[in-house]
Amino acid sequence: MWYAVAAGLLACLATGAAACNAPRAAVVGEVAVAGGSALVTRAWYADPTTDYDHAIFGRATTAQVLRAEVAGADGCLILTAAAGDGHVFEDTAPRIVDLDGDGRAEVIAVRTSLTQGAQLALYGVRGDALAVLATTPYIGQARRWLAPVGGGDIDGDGRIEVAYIDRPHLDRVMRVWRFDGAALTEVYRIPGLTNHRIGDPVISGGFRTCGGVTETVTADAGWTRVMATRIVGGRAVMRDLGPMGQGAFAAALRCGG
Ligand SMILES: [Ca+2]
Ligand SMILES: [Ca+2]
Repeated sequence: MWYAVAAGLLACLATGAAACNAPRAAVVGEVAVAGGSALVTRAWYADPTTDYDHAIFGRATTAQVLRAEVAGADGCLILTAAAGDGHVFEDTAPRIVDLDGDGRAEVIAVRTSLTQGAQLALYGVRGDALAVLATTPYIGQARRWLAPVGGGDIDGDGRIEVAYIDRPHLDRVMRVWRFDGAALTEVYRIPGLTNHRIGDPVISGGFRTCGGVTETVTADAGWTRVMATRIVGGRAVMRDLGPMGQGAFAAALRCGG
């Protein structure tokens, strides 16, 4: 037994990777896995709390911390950022996207003030820390929320935008922002779309690129149709991909609609 433990410890020290293969404790929601390696390989929320009485996903818990697994020259590290006093993370899973093209992934999170509601927050690896890079303003009222669509080049100009639905059960407006490495600036606002129903454990849709065209996939405001949206010449172009139904979002994201 002694030998087995010692050997395991040596293997851990030799590779530096064992910590990242350890079970992830107290995960809230799902673990996001990066598509392309840009520093951050995985990200997730953890440390559940019942401090925020909203239950937008049908569960009583939100998360107190965001964690990112980082593959670097020294091996694998897990970095942690706390939501902070009076805040929680209110989301299904973080999204890992290089929004400003600098080769370092940003982590897109939904950070919620217990009194001012949700904001979109971007985190990035700076030194050995998972740091806040930029945030949108809070919605301004408790129990008001936003649901990320993700990151993609919605207007075809070669730069990546980040999109979310502002109050998906009330306002149903898609808001699109650009990150320049320092701040988030709103560039488009498209009404009449949503991606979540109260109590759903998932946020539906996302970005897709089909035939070289990048679009968002969401529902229409009435949750009856699946919609593709992009920006052409500064204006939103929306296409009806078909009726809502089981597997409809997944089919659309696979370019099946
Ligand atoms: Ca970046
Ligand atoms: Ca763009």
